[in-house]
Amino acid sequence: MRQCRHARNSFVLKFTVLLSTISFMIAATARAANVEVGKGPFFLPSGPATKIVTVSRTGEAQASITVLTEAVAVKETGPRATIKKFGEVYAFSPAFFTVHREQPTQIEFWNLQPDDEHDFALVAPDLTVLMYVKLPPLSKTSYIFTFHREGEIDFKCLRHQPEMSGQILVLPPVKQGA
Ligand SMILES: [Cu+2]
Repeated sequence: MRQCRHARNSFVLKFTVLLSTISFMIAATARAANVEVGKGPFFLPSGPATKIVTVSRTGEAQASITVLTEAVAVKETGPRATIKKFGEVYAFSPAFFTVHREQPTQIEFWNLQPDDEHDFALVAPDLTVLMYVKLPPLSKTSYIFTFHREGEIDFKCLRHQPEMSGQILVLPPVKQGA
């Protein structure tokens, strides 16, 4: 019996350590840009961030991508055992896609959940948050992105970390006339 309680305590301890590690990681990410999770400030890239990516609300795009917010396990529909163990779980779908450098690309986010706020943070390799915007429940939110640097760039919903994360791979520019 004592051993059982010990095992449970040890699990609780590990879980607490895991939770505080996750909150620390989120806080560290957010601290880089002075962002409070879910509270903002909400902003598009400005200053040095525009050397990596420029973003506008409207404009002409040469490519487009739709990104859904997927409910993997939520309290309304379960599975209950999963939620008990992991809490509610969400994901971006797709969580990985490619764009071309210097090609204006519309990315439209569909928040499919009727009562869950999501957000979108583009995070540079040095953990600087380059932009941070809300993705309100049951709505489409769209921006035109033009990336200026090739390579990988991370994106996250800061409310649902670590699972609601993805990567964009910025490929070389499309050759004209190809
Ligand atoms: Cu989210």
